[in-house]
Amino acid sequence: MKLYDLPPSPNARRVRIFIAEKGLDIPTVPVNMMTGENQTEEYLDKNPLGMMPVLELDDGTCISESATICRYLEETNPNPALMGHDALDRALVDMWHRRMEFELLDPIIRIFVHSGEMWKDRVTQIPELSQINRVNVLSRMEWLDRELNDREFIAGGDYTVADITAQCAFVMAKAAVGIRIPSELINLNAWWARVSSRPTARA
Ligand SMILES: N[C@@H](CCC(=O)N[C@@H](CS)C(=O)NCC(=O)O)C(=O)O
Repeated sequence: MKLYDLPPSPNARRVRIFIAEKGLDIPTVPVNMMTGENQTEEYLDKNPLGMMPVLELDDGTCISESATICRYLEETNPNPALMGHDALDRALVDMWHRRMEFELLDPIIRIFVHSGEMWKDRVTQIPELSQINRVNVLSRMEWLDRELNDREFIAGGDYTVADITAQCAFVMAKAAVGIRIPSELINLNAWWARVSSRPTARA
């Protein structure tokens, strides 16, 4: 098994952290999108969208979509559970995971894509989209701060894939678009201290 990886990517990072939390040893193969390694015929056979990450199984089956890779690894390596313990718990983790993808990670990626220098020749940049998403991300941080008033982690008392996706979103927010968690958001900052000090946080 191997993971086709893009080291700075938040999507690849969330799978790497998930793998580290599971204690698995899966070799990574870095793919350089700047030199078009993800657009070769060989890579497009693995993922026709030319995106990372991709998990290639020993029989050659390729799984893309970060959340789907995590789901596969959860089912093949149930301990420690990172996606819930029973039907209700799994549903709640899934709800929070989707919220972290759609309400936080995606808007942060949109800010980067619609304002970042490296995207200028790759996409049609719409600066207003970047600005609108910046406002939205700030309001989502305030919402999360309220949610975290009475619990340690995003989906409840346990660290889950929802935390992993949120922490990767915040790593990207800071590194790529200069958004930091405002200091007055005490609960969100306390959560950030908890997740970013885990031994797997730099996977
Ligand atoms: N929905 C996919 C998105 C994957 C994705 O957007 N990957 C980006 C890096 S974060 C990528 O490989 N981009 C290459 C490109 O745009 O050429 C997932 O969750 O894995």
